[in-house]
Amino acid sequence: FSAIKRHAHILGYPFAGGQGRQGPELSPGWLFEQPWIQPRDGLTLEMIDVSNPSSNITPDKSIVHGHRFGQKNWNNVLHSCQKLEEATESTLLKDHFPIVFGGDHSQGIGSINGLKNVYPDARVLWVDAHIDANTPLSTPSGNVHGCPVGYLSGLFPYVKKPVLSLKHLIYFGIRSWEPEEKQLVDDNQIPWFRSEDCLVERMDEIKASVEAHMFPDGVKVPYWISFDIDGVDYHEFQSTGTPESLGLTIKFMLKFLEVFLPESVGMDFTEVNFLMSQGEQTEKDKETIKFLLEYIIDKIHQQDFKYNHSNYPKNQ
Ligand code: NNH
Ligand code: MN
Ligand code: MN
Ligand code: MN
Repeated sequence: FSAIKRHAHILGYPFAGGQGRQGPELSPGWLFEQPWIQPRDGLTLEMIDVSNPSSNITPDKSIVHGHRFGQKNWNNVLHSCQKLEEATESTLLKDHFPIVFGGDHSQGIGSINGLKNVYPDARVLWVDAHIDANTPLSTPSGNVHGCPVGYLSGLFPYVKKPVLSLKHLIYFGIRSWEPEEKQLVDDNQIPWFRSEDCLVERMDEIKASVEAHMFPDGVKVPYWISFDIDGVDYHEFQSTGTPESLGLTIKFMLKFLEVFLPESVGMDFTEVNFLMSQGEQTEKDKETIKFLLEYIIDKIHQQDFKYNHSNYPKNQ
């Protein structure tokens, strides 16, 4: 007898080329060695190969016609995201629940393309300190981890087919952005929940307003949760490349996951970087990751299966 209702499949994505620091690429390897994550009934692990022998040298950001233009490591990001897209798609086609454990947030380009191949109308809940909707023109850093929403929603000049409508996106915890990104959120009336409004006691209200926006005709489709750990407050979690204060609490995240995981088909878990903290803080942050992932896997195992992929048209 087993109470497992749904299989969780962790896709390790050891890629850090979407940002400038060392560290995010080590997190999946660390995770896969932990005794508490070993494969068992209802849980499997797969490491994505992100090596790219053909082209390691790609242009840095440059000035074109007086504009900053370009993003770092672009070929490598796309090459690795292509593999992640395929792995995410095949996980979803088995009706397993992918947890894409990065790696930096440029992985959203791969995972959400894979999602959209199977569930073209899926909605995205973006939990982050940042809007991540930069483009080659607006990125101040050239780091692609600040651009996945821009790419997915077709804002890059050369993207022919956007896969994510800005009507199907909601933000949680954002508090740091470039002016172009905030303009985009305002112009498109993308709902966003500030950290100070993300209180456990307000979860019913939050859920109702998410549903009113995402499903105006009342027909529910699945979510994808794209969780950047920097959405969490710096005082609660420091092992990430761009920590920000005034963020979400772990307590709220648990409630959020409890409410939205049963309506979701998969998630990203990104930007964990243990080189950003020291000593006891690192140990504390490792415990936090264990606690969050065990909670997530438990919720997936309890999840009633709702969204059979065969009910969906292929998006091609
Ligand atoms: N907005 C900045 C940029 O584009 C920072 C993005 N950093 C993130 N995003 N960690 O989650 O470079
Ligand atoms: Mn962020
Ligand atoms: Mn992010
Ligand atoms: Mn980030």
